[in-house]
Amino acid sequence: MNEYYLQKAVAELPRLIETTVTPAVESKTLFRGDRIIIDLGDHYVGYFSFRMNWVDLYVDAPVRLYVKFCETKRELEDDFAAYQGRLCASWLQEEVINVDFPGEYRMPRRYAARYIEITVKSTPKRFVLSDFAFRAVTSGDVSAVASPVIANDRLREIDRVAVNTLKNCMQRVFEDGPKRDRRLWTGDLRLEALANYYTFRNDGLVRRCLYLFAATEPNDKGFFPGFLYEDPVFVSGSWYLMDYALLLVVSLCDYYRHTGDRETFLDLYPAAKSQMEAAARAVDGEGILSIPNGCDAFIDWCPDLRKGIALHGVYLYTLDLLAGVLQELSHADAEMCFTRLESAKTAAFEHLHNKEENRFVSPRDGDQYSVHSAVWMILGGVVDGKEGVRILHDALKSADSLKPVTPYMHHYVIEAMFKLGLAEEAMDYLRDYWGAMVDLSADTFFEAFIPGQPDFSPYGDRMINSMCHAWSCTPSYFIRRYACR
Ligand code: RAM
Repeated sequence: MNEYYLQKAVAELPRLIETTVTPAVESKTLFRGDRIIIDLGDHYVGYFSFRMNWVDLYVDAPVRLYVKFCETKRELEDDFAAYQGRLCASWLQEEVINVDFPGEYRMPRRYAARYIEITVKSTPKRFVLSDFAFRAVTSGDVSAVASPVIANDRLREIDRVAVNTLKNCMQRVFEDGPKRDRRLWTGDLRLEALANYYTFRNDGLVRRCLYLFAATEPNDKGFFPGFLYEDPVFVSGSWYLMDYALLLVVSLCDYYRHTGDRETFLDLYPAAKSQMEAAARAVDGEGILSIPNGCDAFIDWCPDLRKGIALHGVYLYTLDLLAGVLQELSHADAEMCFTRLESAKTAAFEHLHNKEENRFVSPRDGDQYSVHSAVWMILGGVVDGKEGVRILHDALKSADSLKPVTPYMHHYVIEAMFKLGLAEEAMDYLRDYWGAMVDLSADTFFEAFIPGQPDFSPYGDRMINSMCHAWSCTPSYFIRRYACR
């Protein structure tokens, strides 16, 4: 662990802003088997409390309650006992609590919820629950968010939900999802930081997260882990995602571009450089970034996706951004970055592009055809102009290509459209995809979403999906950057 970087991160610990939400629920007289549902009116992250009191006779045994926290209305009907997913069931937000005495009861754990269901499991006597309160926490200061004129109603609504999503994921770090995982992931950080520059402007939080990653332990190939924990103790993650390691470098470049903070950039540059060196070592004889043992790539949760081409695209994209920033800073490494970029681009065209089909498919990825490969080759600058547009449209329209399943990957589809000058198409795409979540009454945007497949989950059971997920917040970035006055 790098103590210097860790101390820099510690110094940027944000203040959490607290707001107490008091739902409009009357006090309720309850007995065994009764069930009540509290609607907070919006999705929040925080701590729940209430008061318990007796009605006619003192309650002379503990009141046992089952309390379930739901991010969406649909979750209220889910039976958590039937959960069959591959992630640990303990992420499902449910508790059995025993209220021993009358008075205020504060639940100690943090939850992400709009709805709270309380079922009375056992009680000796009737009792009253009242004074329901939810102490919401976030490090996103809503008063700092500008309210630009967004002429289109649909986009305005999408922007509102996206800001809410980001707000609820902004805690001590940019969390990925406040219901599940609750940790800092590089890929999520990159997108949250982008949206943050156009909304909350909590640049100190971005700095803190960059320093936290720079403090992690690289694996034997030199890559930082894709995630970390920092509370109550700093723990370096154990999954080495090469695209995420590169996106750390991208995030640092974005940070410099949006803040002009040269000092922080240079302070963190050695960490970024170590990731570029690790990547350069993983480039094989054909000039393509390969995935060494002990490493992995994420790209998307699309089942069976082969990731080689897309990963190489992430490498090109990173080299391109970094070379630009280094050149602007007259840094000696700019030259080397440009050289690597050019040879990696030539190699991509040579080995990842199928000349007959004029597509990015390669035996290296089992000749698999995907939107992911096309998008990342475009973002990596391997094709552009009319050719890029054709390749993207073919991949999106083809019945044979694998399609994105997460808002994370859809973000990069839209980025590719903007890169190709397809601004209008990009905004339509955004409106259709994120708008479909708004049509499902989303208060916050979901971790994974395939329109028309409401039960899709990357984890084998929808109940574990996070319904307020950081990487889904980027409509605010696109809308505020490109569609506002
Ligand atoms: C999941 C989380 C997180 C993501 C990783 C790769 O566990 O959803 O957001 O970054 O996967």
